[in-house]
Amino acid sequence: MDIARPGPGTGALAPRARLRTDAPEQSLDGTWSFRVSPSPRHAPDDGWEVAERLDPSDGWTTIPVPSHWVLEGHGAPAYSNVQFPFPVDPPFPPEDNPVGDHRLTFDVDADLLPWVGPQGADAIAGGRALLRFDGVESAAEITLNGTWVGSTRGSRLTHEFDVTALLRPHGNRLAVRVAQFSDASYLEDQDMWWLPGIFRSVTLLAAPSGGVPDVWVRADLDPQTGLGSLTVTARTDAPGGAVLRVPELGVQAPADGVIPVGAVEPWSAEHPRLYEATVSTPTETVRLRLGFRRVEVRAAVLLVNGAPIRLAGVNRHEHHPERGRVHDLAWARAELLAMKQHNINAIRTSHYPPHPELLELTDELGFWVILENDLETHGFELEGWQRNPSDDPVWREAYLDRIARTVHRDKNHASIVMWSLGNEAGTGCNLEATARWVHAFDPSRLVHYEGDPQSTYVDVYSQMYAPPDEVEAIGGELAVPPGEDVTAAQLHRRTLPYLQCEYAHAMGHGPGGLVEYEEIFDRYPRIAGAFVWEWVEHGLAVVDESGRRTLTYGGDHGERVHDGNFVIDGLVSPDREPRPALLDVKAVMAPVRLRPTLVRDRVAVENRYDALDLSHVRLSWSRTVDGTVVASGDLPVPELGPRSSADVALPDAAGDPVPSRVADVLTVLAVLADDAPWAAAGHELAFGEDVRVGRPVVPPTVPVLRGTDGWSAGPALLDPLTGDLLTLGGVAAQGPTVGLWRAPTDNDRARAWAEADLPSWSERWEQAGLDRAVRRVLDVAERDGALVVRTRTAGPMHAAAIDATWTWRAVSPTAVLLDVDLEPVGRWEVPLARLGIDLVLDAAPLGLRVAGRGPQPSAPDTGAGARTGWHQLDADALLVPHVRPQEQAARPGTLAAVLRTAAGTLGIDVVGGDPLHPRAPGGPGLAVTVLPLDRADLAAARHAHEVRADGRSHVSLDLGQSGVGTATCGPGVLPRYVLHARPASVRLLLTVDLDPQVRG
Ligand code: IPT
Repeated sequence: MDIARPGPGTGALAPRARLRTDAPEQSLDGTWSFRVSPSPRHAPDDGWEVAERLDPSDGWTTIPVPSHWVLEGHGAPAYSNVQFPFPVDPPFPPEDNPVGDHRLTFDVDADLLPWVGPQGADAIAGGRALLRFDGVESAAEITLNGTWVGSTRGSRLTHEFDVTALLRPHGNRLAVRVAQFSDASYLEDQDMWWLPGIFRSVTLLAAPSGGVPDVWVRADLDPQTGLGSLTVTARTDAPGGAVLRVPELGVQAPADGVIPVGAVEPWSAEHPRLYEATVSTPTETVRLRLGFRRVEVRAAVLLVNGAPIRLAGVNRHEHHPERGRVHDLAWARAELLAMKQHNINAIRTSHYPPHPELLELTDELGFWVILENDLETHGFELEGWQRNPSDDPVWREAYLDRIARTVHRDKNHASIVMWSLGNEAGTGCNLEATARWVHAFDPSRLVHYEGDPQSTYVDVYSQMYAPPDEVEAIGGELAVPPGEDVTAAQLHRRTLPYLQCEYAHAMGHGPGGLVEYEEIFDRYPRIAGAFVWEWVEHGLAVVDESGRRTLTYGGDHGERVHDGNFVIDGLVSPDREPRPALLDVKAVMAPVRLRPTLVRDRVAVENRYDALDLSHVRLSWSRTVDGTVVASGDLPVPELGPRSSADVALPDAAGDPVPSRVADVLTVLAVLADDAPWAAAGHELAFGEDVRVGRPVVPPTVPVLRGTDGWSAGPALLDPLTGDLLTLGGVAAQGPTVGLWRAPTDNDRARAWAEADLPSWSERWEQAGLDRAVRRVLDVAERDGALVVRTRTAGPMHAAAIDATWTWRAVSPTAVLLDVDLEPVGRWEVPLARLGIDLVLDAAPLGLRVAGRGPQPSAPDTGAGARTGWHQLDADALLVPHVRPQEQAARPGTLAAVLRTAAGTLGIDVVGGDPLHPRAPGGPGLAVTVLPLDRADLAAARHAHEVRADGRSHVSLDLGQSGVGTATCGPGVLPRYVLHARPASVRLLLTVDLDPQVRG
């Protein structure tokens, strides 16, 4: 195979727009013959392209097209991020380079026959039959009926070939030899699985003579006048040219040049108004949907239709746990609906053009799209960018071919507001050349590329994972450090709007710090927004010998070079289950912000839309006292234009003080008033709340009793020697102990960018011995009818400790009051993961009801989407089932909880102490965690299925917790969320209804 030359594919037609046409098309998807060889050297030249029979004894089997052969039982997928899994020896692919031979025998559909071969009627008149490949990874060589057709480069790019002269009515033999790696692999080093195969559709199509092979309609809108115009370029050889029709606008005009269309409704992501259009000749009609909008930059602000826009975006990869990058329209639509429902309004198609149908959906549902070229050469960074194709003229044609294929295919889509030259490809002359090409070809959109070091050849200043303080400085146009001279490049850069094409790395438990970014984005109009990395976790499902389906990541497929679970970093699981972070995104990016205040009887309503007023929104309020809704009602919706706010008065019932024991919560909701294409009427857009912590009742106590088994404090039986719990309500129990550690999150295990000289948090915690902290009993004594236990807890090797005083007072046979006072002693140099109370009950957890923040777990620097309420959690909701297990289970702000176990219930009420102070770390209340296994076992598990419940309830009641940050990529835990050892206290009322006979 010819797969070691730094050029584009060969033989393909010039790229053109993807159009819906009435010319016949025939899908060649389906079951093809297939065999795989270990390398091009081993791939037989045995006449397979046209052979009558493909013999299973020669390795032939069948495969679905589209598919990736490594996901169909041939070889294995492999994951690597930056590093190439083969020597960096461009343009040569590695010797071990599986080759997949794909062959299909097909007859031409009746309606395509006029285009077949020299005898085809339309073929004689100049009509052509085309063969289209929408995606082949990484390089294909194609023959039809034994004759060479061409080759492809650009795995996610469309290639079309003229096969008129080769096609025959019956028994066509289409042969496609695909190399897993090729010269093109050096340009396709995206952070994702290497998945070879024909993974998008293969289609045979007619290009009628006198038809419309290509058309580009730019629908512009003058924001001053509201008048639209169409700039049309159609390619046709029809003698009379082509006609453009936009029936709704009464337009019927030659499809050429500028056509004024009068007043139009603008298109925006918020109101994706599309106009149906056709471009026809006597032999072909193509359909388009037009969205009128103007994208421009003024005074460093990104404007669409004259108004600033905010991109609340995600990076979207194409990934399916079973099928890899094979497109599924229903999945794609469901995915976009989920994004809209979570207030996401923008997509960066990282890092390649998606399936073409995706852009029809983004036009229709309303998303701002940064459409990215299929280009990344990141692995050269590890070689100091030496021989980077981006700066080597021999790759120039490959670069220009890629960008042209990218732009042409999707140029008609209103949703695309920027073309991105690629991702992480260094910089150099070839990128500059692609930028020049786009600027010349399509001045109606902006050019994006994050890797342009000075933003000289792009139209937006884009960064990845910049920390909030840097974003703030850029927003304020202070990009030049004080005292330095300003260069021309810096001056130019200051004229550009700013965005983060990646931020908030959503790997595992996290990202922490979303709110802090959003506050900065809100402050500076120059900041056009940001894109969370990333939408979906790319776990691949496998079914093991026992028939169990598990999700895998790098290293699970025998890879010798891989990047582990770095590919599991999304807002939704591989099966599209929302991670808690998605709910935070929904809240942080909400288009309406609601800030109710109980004391002032009003709610501040902010319209954060860029183009809409609030006429499509309904507002309501409710008041929940100790878990019971006591009053509710609707609120008038203020007449607010985009980006403005007003106070709305609440009715008296919403604010009148009501005595409560746990909490009094005022919740205000904004919901859709009517059905939208992406959600039904009543869909919640935003919530706001105000919480008044109640006045808990502390019951009278009676003296503890010394029995033969130990001290009894109500239902608690305590060891007279150690003060440890022996049983609680008759059920065996362990603890309480002071807990300082958590099962490390991915972010805990990573070094933050700005803290590269420091070990990761999990290393620091281990060095301080927090994971192995032990306790010494200082004292066990009865005092004034209470049992007072004093302990000292510290990691091995270290002197710094936490002294705890545990004071047990009996209330009744089923209730005990426990005061816990924690006091750091010695010099604590390492901040803590947690400062909490751990106890274990020998009964499996079945569920938890918490009065606190939820229902999903959160950390001090996450949880914008969690709300205060009375949440009922099933056993499987207690811990987020991460692909790579880690701790994400705490419900902070908990004032009361009832743990349901196999042996009955344990009630936990916070009735006093520091956590009730609203300014305590994490707000009032405790962060409650119930795990079905020990933390150490959770930390040791590498896959979700290795998390094995041990039949006990491991309860942690934390008075403080560390934030999680986003150290896996970007800034770590912000200083305000670092938990330093500090004194803390809490008074708990434990109420049991337990039956020791039942353990579960
Ligand atoms: C950045 C990449 O662009 C993206 O593809 C992904 O790998 C992400 O990181 C991490 O998950 S590049 C990184 C060096 C900032």
